[in-house]
Amino acid sequence: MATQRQSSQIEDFDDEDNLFYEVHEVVVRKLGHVPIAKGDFHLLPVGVQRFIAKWVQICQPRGLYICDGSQAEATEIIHKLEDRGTLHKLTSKKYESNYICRTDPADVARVESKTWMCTENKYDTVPHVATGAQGILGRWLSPDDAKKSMKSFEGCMAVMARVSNEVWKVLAEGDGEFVKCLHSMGCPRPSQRKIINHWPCNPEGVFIGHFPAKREIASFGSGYGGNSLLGKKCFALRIACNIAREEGWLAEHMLIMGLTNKKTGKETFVCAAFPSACGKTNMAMLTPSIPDYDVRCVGDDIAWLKFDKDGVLHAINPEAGFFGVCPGTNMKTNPNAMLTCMKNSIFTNVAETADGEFFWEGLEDEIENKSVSITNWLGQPWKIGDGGKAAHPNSRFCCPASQCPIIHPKWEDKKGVPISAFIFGGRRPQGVPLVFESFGWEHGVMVGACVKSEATAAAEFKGKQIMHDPMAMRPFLGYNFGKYLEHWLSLDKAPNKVPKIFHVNWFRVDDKGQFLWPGFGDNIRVLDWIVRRCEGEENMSIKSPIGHLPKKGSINLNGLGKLDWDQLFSLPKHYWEADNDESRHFLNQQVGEDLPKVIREQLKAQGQRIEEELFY
Ligand code: GTP
Ligand code: SPV
Ligand code: MN
Repeated sequence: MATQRQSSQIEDFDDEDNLFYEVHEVVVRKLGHVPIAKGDFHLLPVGVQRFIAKWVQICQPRGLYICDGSQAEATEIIHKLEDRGTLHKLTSKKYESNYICRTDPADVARVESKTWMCTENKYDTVPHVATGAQGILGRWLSPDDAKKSMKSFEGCMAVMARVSNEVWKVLAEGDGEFVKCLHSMGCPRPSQRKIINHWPCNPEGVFIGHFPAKREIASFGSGYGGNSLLGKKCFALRIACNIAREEGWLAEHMLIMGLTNKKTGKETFVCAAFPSACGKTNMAMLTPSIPDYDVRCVGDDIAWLKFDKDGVLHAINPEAGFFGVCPGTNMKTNPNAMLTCMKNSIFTNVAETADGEFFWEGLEDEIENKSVSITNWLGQPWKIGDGGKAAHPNSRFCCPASQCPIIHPKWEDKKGVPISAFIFGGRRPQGVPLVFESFGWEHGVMVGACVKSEATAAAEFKGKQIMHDPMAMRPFLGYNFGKYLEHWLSLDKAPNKVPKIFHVNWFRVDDKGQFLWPGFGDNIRVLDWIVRRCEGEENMSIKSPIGHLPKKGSINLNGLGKLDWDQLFSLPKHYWEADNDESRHFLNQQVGEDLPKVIREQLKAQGQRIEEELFY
């Protein structure tokens, strides 16, 4: 009955007050006889010691390894993983310290259906959905139910964190509070299941729980990206947006980039929120196809945004690296990403050539030896032209942001960079123009609330259905979406200068299914229009029912060749009538009484504009 005994231990440990008064010796005793494999437990801040002692008793690891984030440590861990067969080196002379990793094919993406926000009050997490409707904005579990699922941590071992010794100093100097994260692959020895690809995991037992009241995260069973890099979506979005709401700032699924006008030298910073696998990494470090701008990357996935005392909104990137989609990435579409990952990078679920190069869809013209034999992401022989995919559609590169050739010198500046525009977008094959500007903050927040996109391989969804992904945050919402919108709306007050809000769509197709817009480096042409709007340039837009559209000729199309402007910018009335109705229905059903009145009114007014056919 070991399980019984251990689960009652969890109850004891939950009594934080008791633990708080424990003397140091007791905490150390709780470590039992776990050998310290590395580091000095006694040098850790007391709060960290207590946290570790608690979970060591429950997880029963073979040893305790305290990370310092050093290069020597990274090398040691990589060698261990090579010995085990989890990683192997890409031997091509092109690279330095690049590794490939194949996961268990059952562990390849974020698992939204097993990701939870755990709050006592259900409506702190999810809005009041209409009777009979199935809520999709936020996933709630009571802390009690979560605790039942978390029994699985008993005896599971394994910890993962991004750490440097600086962290201990900051914790020791501050109030000792920190976001407590626990991760396990959920596959204790001796393993009950067959381990595939030397990738121990527990797909059936996946559980990713967030406890905003205690600022804790517990993730079990998956080693994949957003499921296991707890500093990323779990902390920097789901927990951080709770902290941000309390403290008056924003934690968003947004890239941050700087665009310097080469003539004037003026740099404009923008943030863009696109759903997963919809183009943030590509845009954040794009190589302009027109000579007017220098682009620099501050971040590619997450932004923390705060108004300073003068009301200027500043953004920082809370991450250290990029975890980018591989397929489609090449020297033509995103040379900066390619150059970033030539060293010190890990490639997950990509294919490998017999010459020791990585390979994925989109690299056909770039591998040195076209007839080289290839091993696909499943470890099977594969060659160009074969059916199936060489790389998993959600295969990723993981590399230090500092290696990006156009990383911004201020990318780690604590003050952040001043933001002039927010840009929303998604994969919208029909109806949605290349770019439009909202009429103002309230209308812009409504535009963000209505973001939709084709499903992608970043999570477990199959097919290409168009899904709502409001503010590109649906999988990352940390609290009631109605309150989230309220928080956004509340920011427009003196002295705050709120950014302009735009919407873009790189993915509109013609009747043959071909993209109407070349995308990638040519997206600079749209960004140029946005920057000029931010600078107050006039006579470059026309009013439409959904926002300001570019006037013909106001986007620089020099050198682009044939382009169907009318098709790119048309607003089919029947499409927008249906879209507006569908969005109203969606927000009424999903956010119900929690939907701010302002958003309801904005949608209604937009519906009227569409009806009245104020199409210019
Ligand atoms: P996450 O890391 O999941 O948040 O994704 P992301 O938003 O950073 O998307 P990313 O830039 O990695 O792009 C995802 C896919 O979209 C890749 O296959 C890209 O090649 C493709 N893509 C990106 N930008 C464009 C574009 O402008 N046009 C087209 N057609 N495809 C694009
Ligand atoms: C996303 O899905 O938005 C990602 C990848 O950026 S993951 O880290 O898996 O969340
Ligand atoms: Mn992302």
